[in-house]
Amino acid sequence: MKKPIKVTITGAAGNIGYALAFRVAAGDVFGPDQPVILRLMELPMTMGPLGGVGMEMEDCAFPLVHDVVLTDDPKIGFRDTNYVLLVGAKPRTKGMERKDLITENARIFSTQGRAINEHAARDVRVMVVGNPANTNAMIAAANAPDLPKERFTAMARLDHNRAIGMLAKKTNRLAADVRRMIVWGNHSPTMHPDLTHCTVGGTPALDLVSLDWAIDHMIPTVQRRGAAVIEARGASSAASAAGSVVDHVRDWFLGTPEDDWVSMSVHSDGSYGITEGLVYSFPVTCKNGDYHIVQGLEVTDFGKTRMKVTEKELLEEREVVADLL
Ligand code: NAX
Repeated sequence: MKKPIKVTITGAAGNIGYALAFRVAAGDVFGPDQPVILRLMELPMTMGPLGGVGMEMEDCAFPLVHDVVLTDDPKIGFRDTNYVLLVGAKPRTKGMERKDLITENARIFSTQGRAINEHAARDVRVMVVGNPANTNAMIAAANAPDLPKERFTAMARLDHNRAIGMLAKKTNRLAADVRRMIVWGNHSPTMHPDLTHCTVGGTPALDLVSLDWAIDHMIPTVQRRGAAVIEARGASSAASAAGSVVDHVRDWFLGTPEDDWVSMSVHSDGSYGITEGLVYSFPVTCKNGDYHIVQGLEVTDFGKTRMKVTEKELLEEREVVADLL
């Protein structure tokens, strides 16, 4: 039997954490033959509900789960861990400015970055979900100087999957038929979903749908999908968000298919003219636990303009947290 992988999930009693922990335990992320040790982390005042998650985890009797640790202590939660899924964050409350949200969360992610640097396994890989996810990942990486910055990524996969779902529905095909979708930039309404290289069942997407549909309907719908789900459900995306975390980490761990790529927010190395050091969503391929930004793709003038808009927003966020970098 393989050696268990240690996986830490913060915010494990929250909406997304609750949906996610059970999928990791079931083998959906690391595969059906890979045992896991779960470290579920919460804030001190949420340890009660986390106890309930722990009971349910036990009640599932997952064959792959070798241990479940419930803790509010980063020293215990991050000790020797191989994968960290940073889901827990402070939610935006009524009257709170975006700038205040960034500042409040920046403190959490700088503290967690330092704790990961100190306690995690040296091969640790980190995925940030808590918003503002891209900037939080940049802060965590900056506060973990002993670990390569490339190991800190943020979730763009929900936006990527939303774009695939919408295109599949419009073309009356399966989501599995859609390849080479791209979402560029920040996880915010400035993100840029791009169909230029996308195919559906082998046919270029833009031969099947009009550019007007993409620009006037698909792009704004993907950009505002999170708000639409809240409006309809009275709660933010949870199952789809957890599913996208599963997809992101599974592909990072097990690799992407030969003929496809995925959107991941990763440390910018200057590819496509994007400022080095920002955490920006690019198309990537993954193999053997590493990812590579897909190079040399043609970008239209419209795409270049939109990629700059979302980059500018990330540069502004970086200004707000400059003292923590
Ligand atoms: P919830 O408020 O339901 O759960 C968050 C949980 O995190 C709470 O139980 C809270 O006690 C815990 N928590 C807060 N700070 C913590 C800390 N320092 N250490 C450990 N636990 C901590 O939010 P939920 O709906 O689960 O969303 C979680 C985060 O994901 C939010 O920031 C949300 O904005 C973000 N999202 C990001 C997405 C993305 O694509 N990047 C999409 C989905 C989601 O909106």
